[in-house]
Amino acid sequence: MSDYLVIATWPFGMTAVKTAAELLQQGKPALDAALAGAQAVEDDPKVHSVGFGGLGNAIGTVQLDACVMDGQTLACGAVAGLENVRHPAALARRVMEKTPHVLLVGEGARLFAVQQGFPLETLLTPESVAEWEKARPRKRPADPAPGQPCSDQSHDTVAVLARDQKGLLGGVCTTSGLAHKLPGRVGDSPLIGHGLYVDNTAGAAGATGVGEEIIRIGGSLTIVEAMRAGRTAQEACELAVRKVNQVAVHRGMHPEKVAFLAMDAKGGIGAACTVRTGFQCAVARPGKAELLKAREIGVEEK
Ligand code: SD4
Repeated sequence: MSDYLVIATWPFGMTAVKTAAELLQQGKPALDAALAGAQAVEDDPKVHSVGFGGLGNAIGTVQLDACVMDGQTLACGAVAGLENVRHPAALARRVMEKTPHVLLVGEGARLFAVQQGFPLETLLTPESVAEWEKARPRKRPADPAPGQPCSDQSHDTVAVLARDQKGLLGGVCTTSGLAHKLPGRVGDSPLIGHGLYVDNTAGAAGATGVGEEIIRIGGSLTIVEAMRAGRTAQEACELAVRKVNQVAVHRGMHPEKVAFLAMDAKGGIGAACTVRTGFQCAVARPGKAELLKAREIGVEEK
């Protein structure tokens, strides 16, 4: 038997790790615990970037992205651009368990939700509409040039990585994505290998921040493969942030806000981010839950 461990993005990840830790303590599997933790954040209307109460896209519609992955079987499932379903991560798990596919999008994902008995509801709250309205660009911004990042910085995703008492790993990533994104835009969060990757034989990683930059470097898979090659979880996260920085510099831009967290197969953890991201992650182990500040890596660090 090993000690359980669970980590999640951002200070609101504390809700996720505490919920997950209770289940891990009872001997529940990593994926069940990570999903319950992520769902507790999806249900929290005060978190305007995940699930219920998430911020709308450019036309005020909430479109959610999520994925799940089981580190033992590499089974995974995802949904993207999903409307009117409060629990996208649970639906992603149904995609994993009930279909031969990995990713369902938009109307197809919503139809699948209905078929699976998920209620359809509005995800807007008076508070999220007011915040969307306040942050809404007054003039229509120019569309980002192809290949340029979307400049909206209001983002927060919950990625939860768990290791259960059998030492097995599971992970979940769920978000409403960048606020004011173009309708139909999909970020890294529902993409296996980008927003999340979990493999018992090497480790688990998750991402948050500007999804376009995370996708460009294949963030989470890069980290897991670096751990497989012998890096610690911390070194692997830093390597991925350096890669984000290098790509930005190469493209003549300042790096966007991007952060990674990771857990190796033995329970070592790591977190790193680009400058000014101010990333913190929540960590829970038996008898202890705390917030950790991630190491910020500047462009000068090679
Ligand atoms: C996205 N990565 O849709 C998500 C947003 C996010 O912290 O993580 N915000 O690009």
